[in-house]
Amino acid sequence: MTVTGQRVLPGPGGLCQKGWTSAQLLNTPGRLTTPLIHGEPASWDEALDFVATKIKEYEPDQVAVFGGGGLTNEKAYLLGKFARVALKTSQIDYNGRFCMSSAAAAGNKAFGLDRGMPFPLADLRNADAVLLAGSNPAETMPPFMKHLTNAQLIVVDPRRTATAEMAALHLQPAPGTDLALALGLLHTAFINSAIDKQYVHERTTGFDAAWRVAAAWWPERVERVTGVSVQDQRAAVELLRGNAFILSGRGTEQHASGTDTVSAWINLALALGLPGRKYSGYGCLTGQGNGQGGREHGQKADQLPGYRKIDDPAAREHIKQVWGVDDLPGPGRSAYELLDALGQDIKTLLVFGSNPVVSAPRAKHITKRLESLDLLVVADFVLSETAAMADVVFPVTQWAEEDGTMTNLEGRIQRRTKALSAPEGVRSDLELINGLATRLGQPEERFPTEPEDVFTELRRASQGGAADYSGITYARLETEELHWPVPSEDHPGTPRLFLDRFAHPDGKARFVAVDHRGPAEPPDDEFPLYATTGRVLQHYQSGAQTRRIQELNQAVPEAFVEIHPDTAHRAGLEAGGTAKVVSRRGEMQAKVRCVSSMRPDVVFLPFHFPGDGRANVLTNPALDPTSRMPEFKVCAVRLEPA
Ligand SMILES: Nc1nc2c(c(=O)[nH]1)N[C@H]1C(S)=C(S)[C@@H](COP(=O)(O)OP(=O)(O)OC[C@H]3O[C@@H](n4cnc5c(=O)[nH]c(N)nc54)[C@H](O)[C@@H]3O)O[C@H]1N2
Ligand SMILES: Nc1nc2c(c(=O)[nH]1)N[C@H]1C(S)=C(S)[C@@H](COP(=O)(O)OP(=O)(O)OC[C@H]3O[C@@H](n4cnc5c(=O)[nH]c(N)nc54)[C@H](O)[C@@H]3O)O[C@H]1N2
Ligand SMILES: [Mo]
Repeated sequence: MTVTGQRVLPGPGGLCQKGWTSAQLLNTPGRLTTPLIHGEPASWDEALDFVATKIKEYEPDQVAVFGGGGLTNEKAYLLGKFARVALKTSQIDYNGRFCMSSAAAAGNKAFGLDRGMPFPLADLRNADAVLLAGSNPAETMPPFMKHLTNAQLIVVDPRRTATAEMAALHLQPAPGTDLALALGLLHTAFINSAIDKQYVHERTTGFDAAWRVAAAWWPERVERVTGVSVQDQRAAVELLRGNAFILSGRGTEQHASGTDTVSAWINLALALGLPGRKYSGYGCLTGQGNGQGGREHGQKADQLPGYRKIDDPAAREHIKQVWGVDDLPGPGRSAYELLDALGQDIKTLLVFGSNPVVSAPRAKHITKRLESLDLLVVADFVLSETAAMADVVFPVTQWAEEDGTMTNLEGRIQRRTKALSAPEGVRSDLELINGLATRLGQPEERFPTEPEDVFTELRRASQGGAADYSGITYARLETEELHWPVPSEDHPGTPRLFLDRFAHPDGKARFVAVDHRGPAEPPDDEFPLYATTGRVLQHYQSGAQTRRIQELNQAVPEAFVEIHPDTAHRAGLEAGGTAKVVSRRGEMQAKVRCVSSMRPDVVFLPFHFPGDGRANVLTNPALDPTSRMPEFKVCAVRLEPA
């Protein structure tokens, strides 16, 4: 249902607005059809020569690459190879670091393996209850809602969202307090004898240490910290008895304590005996078109294809052999740290599939960093805010114009089939990578331009890794539903992981002892409100695509701020007026929407808008120590009339 082109699933309410308007984007007036050098049209050869010549002036680690979770598996794979083999740089990361990295880190810790959902989506229909922690799928994944019609829904969100409206129980914690809430629910489950002791004994380790922390989170203390009543905590635990799923979204994950917060939710799921059982479990709701596949094939700073670790000697040997090289760079920096180093020790940046001017935290600062580069290169099909700053822009094909594969939230590999030919002047990302790599002295055949050839190599590279695609072929995907790992061509794939054992060597899942620490920037006298950010139905991400579609832009044309009417009144603001929203890092303007279901201490801002309406000017780049995820979901602000 996403504009970047996942195959559209029809839901009970049909497609979301973005789905049925996405075809319009294919011939949007802003479609790029010629390379640009300093804003002037140039030929492909001129632009490729210009970039390659410039890159040769620098040391490998002065050149960086920023990828995207919307790229196909083939693109993500070839981009990672391009960085490590052609550029020989360690400096590559991607926007998925801003997306699912905390859930991935916590999943790896608990289960020894991260696949967003280790079970088929259809299993949700057989559950008695589903708890959604910080996810608003009614707006962000409408087709998914059809899987939630049978279960009792528990929604954990500081806002009363469209999803919360449908819930049997809505818990409305203050932003950044989910960890305390999850500890509290574990506490209540223990007191009310909802713990599955046999499962905990047989299938897990570490319960005692996790419980020692949760023991201090008695219900009244949790109510004081989170605002969720003792009664609602009990009601949530009662609903979770039986077949139940706990699913996390960006609301609970995009915090400086996001990994620990997801660990706390997984601890609760383990204590209730859910993961690795049919019709129960923990999962993370994926974001971008290829949010799952994008994190498996090596565009992440610490990763090699097949979901291998770049600092694992055996993984390095395997990949060196597949790539036919003697050496590989080590781990690089995470997304925010990489962007923050631009113009410092990084002089050149190549961007594929992201618009960080709008979507990166502390965006004014990051924009200055982008300005300070010697060379910024952007591949896109529209002139995004980041492309508009670039020295060189390459016009590339988009979803309906190319072949490839994407991996969905349940780890199922799907074919993307070319339906249209691209406008003249446009080339694919794979051709662009090949054009640069060969100019940097690489042999032609090392950087194939046919997606199926790239996939064939990806299969070998992933063989024996956690995300093993070696048994998958394009031909099989025509007729079969394949969930990784698929270790051989006669293997049927793995829709349900963990039924017999988890992926740690002892086969057991691990409780991780974590404690609440609260947001990195709590409100104070000067900045008394929590600001949180997120999405609306009509816009996609940085809005580079959806703001160009008239219908969507008319529905939600500009930035707005959701405020409780009393809070608006105290700040001297009226519904429909314009607020200035100020944080320690900058200020932006937003149309006031008074919403009586808002907590009086919270304001909400969508991050889809550029210019004066750019919410990321406000956000705090405090990073999670494990996942390096920035704290998009909470910073301290004050409101003033504009
Ligand atoms: N329409 C639309 N759909 C999209 C996208 C889009 O941009 N637009 N983007 C796609 C992508 S890449 C992603 S990652 C997904 C994201 O999908 P979601 O995770 O559903 O999206 P968000 O709106 O970022 O956050 C979800 C909710 O978290 C709540 N929240 C804020 N702070 C907290 C907190 O501290 N705790 C809790 N529990 N909740 C909190 C917000 O109020 C919000 O309703 O959507 C995908 N689908
Ligand atoms: N405040 C705040 N900030 C956030 C978030 C939040 O919740 N709050 N969420 C974060 C999350 S979860 C995400 S995923 C990011 C997303 O934010 P971005 O990383 O900026 O993602 P998009 O807006 O999807 O930008 C993708 C760009 O790449 C182009 N593109 C799409 N597909 C391709 C392709 O195949 N090849 C090439 N070359 N280009 C392509 C598009 O036209 C677009 O310009 O934002 C993050 N920022
Ligand atoms: Mo995302």
